[in-house]
Amino acid sequence: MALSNDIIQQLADHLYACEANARDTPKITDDHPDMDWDDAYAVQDGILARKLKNGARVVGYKAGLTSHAKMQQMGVDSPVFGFLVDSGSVPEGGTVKVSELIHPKVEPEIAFVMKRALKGPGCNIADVLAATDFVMPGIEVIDSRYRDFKFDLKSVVADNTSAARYVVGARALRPEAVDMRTVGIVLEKNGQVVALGAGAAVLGHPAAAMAMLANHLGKRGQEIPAGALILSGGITEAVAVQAGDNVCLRVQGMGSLSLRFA
Ligand code: OOG
Ligand code: MG
Repeated sequence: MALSNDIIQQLADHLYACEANARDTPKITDDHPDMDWDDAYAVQDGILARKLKNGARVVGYKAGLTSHAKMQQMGVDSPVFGFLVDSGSVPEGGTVKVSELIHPKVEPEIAFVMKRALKGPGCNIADVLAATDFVMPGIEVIDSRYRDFKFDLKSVVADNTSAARYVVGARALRPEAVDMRTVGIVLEKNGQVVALGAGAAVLGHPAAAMAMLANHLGKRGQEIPAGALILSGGITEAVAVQAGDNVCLRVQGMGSLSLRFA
């Protein structure tokens, strides 16, 4: 750790307040250029502690920056991991209030629900599939607290990887019932196709992102618990949305899922 606990708590307070008040901030490494990975995850943990104190419940995790399209869009070169809380969940066909957010974008993802705990190190795709209960389409609404979505990897980790809202649903399938590499996805905004791709865009196989997450948590003495919901990462680049937009994700063989912005 390069930063003192005081600074870490201050940064957690700051990012927590930015999220609560839908206010942006310059990236935190501008003032703390020596922040290391442990510091960044400690700030993220600090945000989680504040949410739990205010009554939130953890429902799972997310992987981010797992596709080349996303890495290229954000100018970074490796995945990051964050947590999901119940308060971010939006029902299928539900409405997201943009006034509660800074500059939301949507991402098409494959969501996993675990039937058994998964603990790294050493997890691979086969381990992930064996521990998965089912998979289903998911739309993540990200909302970086950083001005103009400009950040480096450590700043985005501290900011819980831009997590804001998510919706999952449509058709849930057993993991062996779908080839997650070739499964096609189409993202529409207001009836127009805005992004399309296949599952393999995520590290060759979305379950590879899950294995990386389990191995990452394992290093910190944690695991993906049974019953957890995980978003495996955007398959395409993220698409900006505004009030009035209607977003629909169609996933081959898994139905469609929609979300409105007001
Ligand atoms: C970081 C979060 C990226 C994904 O699925 O790639 C993410 C960001 O781009 O703000 O959630
Ligand atoms: Mg995402």
